[in-house]
Amino acid sequence: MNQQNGFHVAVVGATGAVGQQMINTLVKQNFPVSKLTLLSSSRSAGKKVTVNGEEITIQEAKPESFEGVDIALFSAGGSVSKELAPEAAKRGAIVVDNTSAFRMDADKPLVVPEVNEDDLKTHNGIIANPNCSTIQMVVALEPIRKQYGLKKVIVSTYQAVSGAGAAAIQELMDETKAVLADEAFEPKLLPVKADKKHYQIAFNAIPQIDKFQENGYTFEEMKMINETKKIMHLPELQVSATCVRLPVPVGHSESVYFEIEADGVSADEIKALLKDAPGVVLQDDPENQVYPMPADCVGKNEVFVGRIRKDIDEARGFHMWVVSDNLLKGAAWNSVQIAESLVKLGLVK
Ligand code: L14
Repeated sequence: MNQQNGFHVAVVGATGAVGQQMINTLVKQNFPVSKLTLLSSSRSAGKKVTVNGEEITIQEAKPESFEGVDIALFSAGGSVSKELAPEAAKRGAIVVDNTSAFRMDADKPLVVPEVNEDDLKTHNGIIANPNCSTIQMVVALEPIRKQYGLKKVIVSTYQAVSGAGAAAIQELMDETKAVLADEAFEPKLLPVKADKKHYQIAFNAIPQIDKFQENGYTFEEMKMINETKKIMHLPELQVSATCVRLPVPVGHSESVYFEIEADGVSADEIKALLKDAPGVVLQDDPENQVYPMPADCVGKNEVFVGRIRKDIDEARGFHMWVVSDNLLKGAAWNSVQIAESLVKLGLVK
């Protein structure tokens, strides 16, 4: 912080699970920050946070809060973004928004730097950060698309509770303790706080993330489907998704089936490709039981890929297992990485 020649950065939603990781990531990446403004709802305003030894008081986010801000990282829910992101942009800030508010807007880039960094050049003040499950999947798929073409993707996710916020981690912990102690408890948050029913996540698996749409898919599943096509510039790509919540605190896992366009490609060739791919760590050695797991990826920026193998029947079909820290590459790190790209491309101020 306080770096000369740095940027005035605001974090909106500073007390949330993602907001805290945004602050940590700015520090960890040594992002050039001249001033850090921490914003939140009125509920959390007044709280103090120590960043790099400096105490910062969180302020209530208002339109005027963005005067003089260069880069604003938003992660305080879609309604806050809809209201305040345009206000921030109007005042000259570049917004990186980690909600689903603007992701499918045609005039707003939806960016994963390893995949479509150049889309940042068309920004009009607001850049959308994709859904966590989408990000880690496209990082693994992009090198494959580039080399062999991509026709079809079918993904099933195994998602951590932290995607639903810090309170959901607490719900998992409280339920787990209650089950072990044979005590009564009442699920209040998962699968979706605003939905009618709530279910136990401890020792369970819930096939619902976000609300259902009329077509039988959840919003989370449709986000993966639509965002993947937009980020990869593949409107014709066939994508389907099933999103499932697991009793894991941090780290999303995905079983990804994909079909390429090229003939005669081996699993070893796919492995070789991913070994050198940006943002990817290959962990694929079945003989020695090496494969990615969420507990190992916590706190790391990369996307971990393993279990790469050919489909038994489909000559152009493959399976892989993709794991990443949903709060980092899935959210905070991808947002800060976008900010780094903006600086690199000379797009800030
Ligand atoms: O679209 O509950 O950015 O795990 C990502 C986390 C939606 C909810 C998004 C969760 C959110 C999701």
